[in-house]
Amino acid sequence: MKIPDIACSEECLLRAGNTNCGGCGMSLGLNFLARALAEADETCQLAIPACCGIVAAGAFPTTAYSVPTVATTFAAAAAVASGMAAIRDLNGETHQVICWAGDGGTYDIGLATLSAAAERNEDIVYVCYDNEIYGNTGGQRSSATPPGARTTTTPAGKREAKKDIVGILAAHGVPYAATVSIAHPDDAARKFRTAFETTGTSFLLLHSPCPTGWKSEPGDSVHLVRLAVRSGLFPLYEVFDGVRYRINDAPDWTDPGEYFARQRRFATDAVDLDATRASCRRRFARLETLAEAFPA
Ligand SMILES: Cc1ncc(C[n+]2csc(CCOP(=O)(O)OP(=O)(O)O)c2C)c(N)n1
Ligand code: SF4
Ligand SMILES: [Mg+2]
Repeated sequence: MKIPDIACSEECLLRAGNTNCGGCGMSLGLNFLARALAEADETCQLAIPACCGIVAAGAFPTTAYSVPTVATTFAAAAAVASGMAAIRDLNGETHQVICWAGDGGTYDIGLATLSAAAERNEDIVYVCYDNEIYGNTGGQRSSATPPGARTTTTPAGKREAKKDIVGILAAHGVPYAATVSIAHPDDAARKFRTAFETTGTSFLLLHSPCPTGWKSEPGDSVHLVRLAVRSGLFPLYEVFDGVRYRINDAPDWTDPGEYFARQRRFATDAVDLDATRASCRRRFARLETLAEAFPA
């Protein structure tokens, strides 16, 4: 059966009445995506694994999504999106196929099929909304959870570092990989547009505050991710073809202390601030070196 394209507009991708929590960064990310689609005069179909993103749809036969949306298993999300892209191309259609997945589905459970799709350079846009936790199962750690964060499976605070998922995708040589912040709407819009215009696999990592899991105030969400960019915790950059780098917004080295203090998932003594500042500086220096040596 040929699935009809449904025009997107800023208002309609994720409709009002969905079940997402107040202050959810993923909801705002979907609004940014809808706006970018409307501005680029594009339509889309979504593939979403078993994360908050698919719970947001609600119970069949109703749905909060206004575009054709396939609910996938975790392991299959990127493979299903690859199939949807193949059918699109066979039918001579032009809509974007967008895989919208959480960090658990991306960094951990669905990594094998994401790697396979990236290696085949499937013509899909893969967006990982990274709330740094397995949100909809009550808040277990993922490999995106930052050090010091308390989750139900790391009650004393996680010890391991966050996985470098953009580095992993860049190592596949995908044409486009970038980090995205909901505190930087113009930068986000441009990156969505670049992903739409790219032929092959685009990977966007969206820092996605989760007041429920981060134990933060819903009204703080945008402020928190802005602090993450300014302090160097979440640098904004792009990688083209896995080798050319562009930094979009250099940190002003705002102290990261406020970022941690405003989230009750971090115990006051669980985060080594000096070590955090040093690792942010180190990582950014590496990015600067790459951007100078291999500019986009
Ligand atoms: C193969 C498999 N393992 C585990 C689960 C249970 N499960 C459902 S949602 C979820 C967490 C998802 O985390 P993430 O992808 O980060 O999305 P979020 O809930 O944070 O939006 C887990 C582990 C599952 N449905 N399938
Ligand atoms: S648990 Fe977190 S990611 Fe899930 S809907 Fe609520 S705020 Fe959003
Ligand atoms: Mg998550």
